[in-house]
Amino acid sequence: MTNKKLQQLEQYKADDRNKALTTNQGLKVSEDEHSLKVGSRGPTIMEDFHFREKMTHFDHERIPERVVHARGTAAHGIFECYEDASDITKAKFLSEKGKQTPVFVRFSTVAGSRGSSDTVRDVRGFATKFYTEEGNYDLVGNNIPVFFMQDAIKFPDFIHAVKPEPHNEIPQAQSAHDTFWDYIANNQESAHMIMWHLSDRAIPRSYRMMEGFGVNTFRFVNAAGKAHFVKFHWKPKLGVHSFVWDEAQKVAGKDPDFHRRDLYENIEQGNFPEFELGVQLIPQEDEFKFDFDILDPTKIWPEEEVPVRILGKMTLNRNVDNFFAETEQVAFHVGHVVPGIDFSNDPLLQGRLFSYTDTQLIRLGGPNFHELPINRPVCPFHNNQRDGYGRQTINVGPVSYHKNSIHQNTPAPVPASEGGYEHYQEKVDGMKVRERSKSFEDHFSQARMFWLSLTDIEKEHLIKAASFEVGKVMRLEVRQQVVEMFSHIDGNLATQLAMNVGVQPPTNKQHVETDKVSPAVSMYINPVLSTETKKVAIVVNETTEDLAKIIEPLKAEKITVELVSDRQQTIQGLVVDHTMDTTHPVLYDGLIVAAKFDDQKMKNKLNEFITETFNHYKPISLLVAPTTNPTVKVGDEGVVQTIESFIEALRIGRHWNRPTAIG
Ligand code: HDE
Repeated sequence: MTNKKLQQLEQYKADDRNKALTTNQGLKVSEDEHSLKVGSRGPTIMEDFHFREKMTHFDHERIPERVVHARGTAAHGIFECYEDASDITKAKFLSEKGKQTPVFVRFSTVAGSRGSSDTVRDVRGFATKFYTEEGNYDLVGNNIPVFFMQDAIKFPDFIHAVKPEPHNEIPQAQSAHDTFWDYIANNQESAHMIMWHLSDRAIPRSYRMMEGFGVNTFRFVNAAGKAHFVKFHWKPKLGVHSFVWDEAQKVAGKDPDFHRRDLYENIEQGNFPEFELGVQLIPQEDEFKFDFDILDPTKIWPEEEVPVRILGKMTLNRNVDNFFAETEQVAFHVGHVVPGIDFSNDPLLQGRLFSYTDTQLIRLGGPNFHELPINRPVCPFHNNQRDGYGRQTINVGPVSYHKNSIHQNTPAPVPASEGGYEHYQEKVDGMKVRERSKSFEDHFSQARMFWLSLTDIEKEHLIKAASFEVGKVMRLEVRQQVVEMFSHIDGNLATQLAMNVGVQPPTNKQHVETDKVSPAVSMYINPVLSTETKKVAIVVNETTEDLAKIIEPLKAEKITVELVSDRQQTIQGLVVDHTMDTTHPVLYDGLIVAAKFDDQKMKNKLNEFITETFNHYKPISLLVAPTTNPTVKVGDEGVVQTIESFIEALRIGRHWNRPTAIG
């Protein structure tokens, strides 16, 4: 598994195994357990250069975490172009069927710090670096297609509101607190985004099972200069799947690294995640033909109106070797583009174009972060930039300026016809003003469209999520303002929320007028039904009958299996993966009970496994009837006996029709 980028990274790798221990100067070290002292009980002396070097390096090991998206994980992969897309863009990586381009993808949460839990309610970052022959192209997206604001100048305010409150730094990685909801109620351009944030999209089951969106409106330009406005999409082959909220919260405690581990383990096991890249296109001349402004990042382009054209597929097939060197030091920037990809005047995008380089300067300590191995393009790069902290390139020769005669005016600009980047020539004319376009004024139509497009289960989850979030807000007046805001989206939604969080029903009785729907926004209307890579726990012990007969059909369906027992032991030649204490039912997509226990504590534990799985609507196979769980029985939806019917139940995923479930 290699590609041009991975080959390039090889030269920077160091394998310390079986090597002599040295200082950073290459001096062999004879002793590494004791500092140099005056007598064995005496003070350490300054002369101890080995101690000083070791300690100094350690003292400086940390760099600032990302101001947003601090918590993340990444993988290498390959992008393969499905078709020649030169009718719409001159980008070379999209120009030829079968053409392969190395990629590096970092998934993240937004609000939490580096050590926060993976499964919190949050937007997920989905940033992709394409190492193309024409330079690095970064598609810095999220798993939700719209954003909280229309103008980048509001980003610092919003992030201050969602981050832990400054007086006590509580809560970590949560939006369920006063300042977040106070911001939302008082900045109602966030109405559409907040609906997505309260939906199950904000608690994905896996990074492998979520969509990605470029959010902002970009431009595609072909060789003839013809332009289209474009929105980018990533569509996961495994479909879009989520946790239920009670489960997500418990996973955050039982395995804070859940998403990181899920991605890492699946890549190690050869279950390579795949995402198709798609684009929605609007010809330059159709800019004003829609009932929303296509530059407004709080609006989607409904897929039913502007279909997604699929251009290629990305496969993530290799984990990083070193988290810090690769995942932490990778620097994405929406401004890293290649010929054929350009920007629009989307005011959020325009502000982002400033922020990403600026933030790397402090995070990575200066202007040479492009020289870090993970950030280097795989094509040559030459210019007259010089020096700065950590400079590694040894530029030879006397010239570092343009124009020059000494080096015959090189490095030389390249005409657009030969691959030089040329900005799309758009006529712009206007007064300098600090204001928002009138065409950005409607904040509620698409929020309502989202609501009307959901299935009943999704609506139920959204109301529960809103009640949880707003219910955590201490100030009743903030709760009231939020209810008032929701009344513009849907009266019933707002009234129900008011009732659940103990405030007055909204005074406004008139929701925004639209009955438009876009079924593509629902996760459940067209689900991908699959068992592939879903993870199942089989509870086993010495009473278990013919384990191979249980496991084989599951493996044939590409289901990941873990054996769980009362203690670490070997059953029928197989080492169990976990005890019922070292794992938990929330960490699996389904449960198979293939053991009986005599011990009362173990019976209770098994009972907890069954009940939790049931409460989260996941399939259960009771190969052995439990003696202690009267509430869950074969015949309940998704509760089955045989392995064959379990596989079918797992393919469906969640079984919502369980009136006694409490999740
Ligand atoms: Fe970002 N964003 N962002 N953002 N963003 C950063 O850059 C910013 C926005 C996104 O895995 C920062 O290198 C502004 C939208 C991802 O390394 C920073 C605005 C979308 C990542 C920054 C936005 C994103 C970032 C912090 C409003 C989806 C993680 C660290 C105008 C399309 C990339 C860094 C990674 C990271 C600024 C809005 C996605 C501060 C000012 C919209 C996936 O530069």
